[in-house]
Amino acid sequence: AELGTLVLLRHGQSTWNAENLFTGWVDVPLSKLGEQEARRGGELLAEAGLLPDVVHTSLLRRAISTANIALDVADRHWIEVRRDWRLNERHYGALQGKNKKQTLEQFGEEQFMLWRRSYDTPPPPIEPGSEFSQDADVRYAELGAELPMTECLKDVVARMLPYWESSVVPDLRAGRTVLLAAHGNSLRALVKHLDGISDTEIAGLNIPTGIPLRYDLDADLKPTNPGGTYLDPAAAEEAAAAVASQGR
Ligand code: DG2
Repeated sequence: AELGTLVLLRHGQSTWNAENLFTGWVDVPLSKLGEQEARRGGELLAEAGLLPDVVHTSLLRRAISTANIALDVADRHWIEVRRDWRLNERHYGALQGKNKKQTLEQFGEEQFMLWRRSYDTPPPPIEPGSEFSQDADVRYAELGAELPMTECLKDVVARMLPYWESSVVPDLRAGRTVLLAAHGNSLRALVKHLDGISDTEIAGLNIPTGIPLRYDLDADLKPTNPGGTYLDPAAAEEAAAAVASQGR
């Protein structure tokens, strides 16, 4: 049977993206621009006739609000919704709440990019009980000792894939159009898996905010359009370059 279509959507610009702060699991809202991007994302879905039957989101409001706004614009506000912490952004450890430009200046280009883009070097762990830690957050109570204190991309792949396999793949096998609203690094983790990108090559891949990315998958869940197809390719290219040069 034909697999359903997968549509990936990184949330629109958040207030902390706008302020150039490391965000991770800190639950910041969309900026005004981010809300606009989410509306544009919904228009692109409607124009392409890509109407989701089900939406999966992280537990963070920038992804949840983006999905709500985009689906509202596309007249699909009523579809089934599922949310899971496994789609959350990469936990940015002790960098959460820190300015990216200042961090670059303080630690230098190499360390900065190692923390942002290396596959297996996590930032220093966050101090439990500190301002931007999640240890008292009820939504993660079920995680217990599994609550991350920091994560590298490899850790995100490991905790994201079980959700992909158990919850998203069955929707695709049922022929449903799936919208997955998540984050820069949780989506990089999924794209790495789908496209079979190597641990080193993934460092160069950046995902822009608010532009739907369509994947057509074969029965083995391999993309028939490797790299996916952005619904606004020109805007995506420009925005991905801006993400890559953040902090400079
Ligand atoms: C950004 C990604 O996550 O930052 O946590 O700061 O997608 O939720 O805005 P998002 C963050 P970089 O890894 O691109 O620095």
